Amino acid sequence: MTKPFLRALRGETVTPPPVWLMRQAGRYLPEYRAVRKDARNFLEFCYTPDLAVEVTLQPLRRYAFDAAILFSDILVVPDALGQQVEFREGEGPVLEPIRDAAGLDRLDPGAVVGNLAPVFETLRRLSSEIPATTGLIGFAGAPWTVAVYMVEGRGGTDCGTARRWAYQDPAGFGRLMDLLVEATGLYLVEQVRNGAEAVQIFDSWAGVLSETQFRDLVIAPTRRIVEHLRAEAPGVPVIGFPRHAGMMYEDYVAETGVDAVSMDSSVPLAFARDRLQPRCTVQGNLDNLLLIAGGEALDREVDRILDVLGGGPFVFNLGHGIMPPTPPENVARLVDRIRGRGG
Ligand code: 1CP
Repeated sequence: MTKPFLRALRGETVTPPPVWLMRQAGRYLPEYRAVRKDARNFLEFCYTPDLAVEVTLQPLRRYAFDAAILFSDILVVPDALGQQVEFREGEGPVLEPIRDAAGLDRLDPGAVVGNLAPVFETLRRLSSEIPATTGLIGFAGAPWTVAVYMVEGRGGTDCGTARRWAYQDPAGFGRLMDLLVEATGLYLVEQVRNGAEAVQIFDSWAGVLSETQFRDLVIAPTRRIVEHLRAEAPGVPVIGFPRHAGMMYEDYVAETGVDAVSMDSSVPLAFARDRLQPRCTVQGNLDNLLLIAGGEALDREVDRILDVLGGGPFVFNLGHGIMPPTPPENVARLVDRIRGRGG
């Protein structure tokens, strides 16, 4: 029997729908915090297969999720390209910013696959250890979102430096995007060769762009990566997540060729059902704050999402990652609620 998660990504309506949650391995779980505190730093943690396999499996021991997502981070790609990347406690990622041709000259897209060998080992081990009905998801950041961190040097900005560079020097910024398209394509194909059964492309900063830049910096590069995957890893479903893309979700789906689109919580469900679901599988989009709040408000919103989207190809997820203050029992309540709706 094919895994329910993969059936849904291939366009089947699966009842009840498969469920997994972004950041399902993470700080809301005490067992994650226990492993994390022994690791020297976050990147080292990602590059230690024993630890990465363990924390990937932790949420599966508690909850009947339909998929596991590789434990890693989108910023392993700049690290593997040769940029200096550091995760500081309480501050998040800090990178030595790249803002000109000299900075680009120091990056080597050909080095990515070799430098990320520990990630591929983690995937190989996971593919033999996860339950037979559970899907295994590989992932990467989309070129635009990874470029934001590479240029700004950190997250949480308005992405102004990166957007200005793209407007003022399209050739220079285009070189960075081309390099990331190449590195990301090679990286995702290698993940598939090592056991990933589907891949998700995270474009967390897609929502800050003008229409023109959205087409140039989100749709076009993502489409090139999808085409590379179609050629080198045929049949492997691709999930795109252009967070906060608003009205551009529709063109993103039509023009990138993704098999599924993951939606942030601001996407209206009727729009998702009428404009996106006829073209591809939809994934999402419970507000991650409701998972903290819990109770009947959570139940009501879960039911509403299932009522509107459950009649077509759908994967239940959040609109963005689980946050550290989330009570683990609320995650159990959510999964039970979805399963309880039966099929
Ligand atoms: O110390 C810790 O435990 C740090 C928390 C943490 C975790 C658990 C970070 C730091 N990364 C991760 C893992 C991670 N990151 C996964 C693993 C799999 C899973 O989902 O369970 C994934 C898919 C990511 C992807 C990621 N990293 C994104 C895209 C998705 C999103 O959240 O928008 C982004 C933007 C990052 C960058 C990042 N990694 C970590 C931090 C604090 C940040 C910065 C976030 C920001 O700028 O707001």
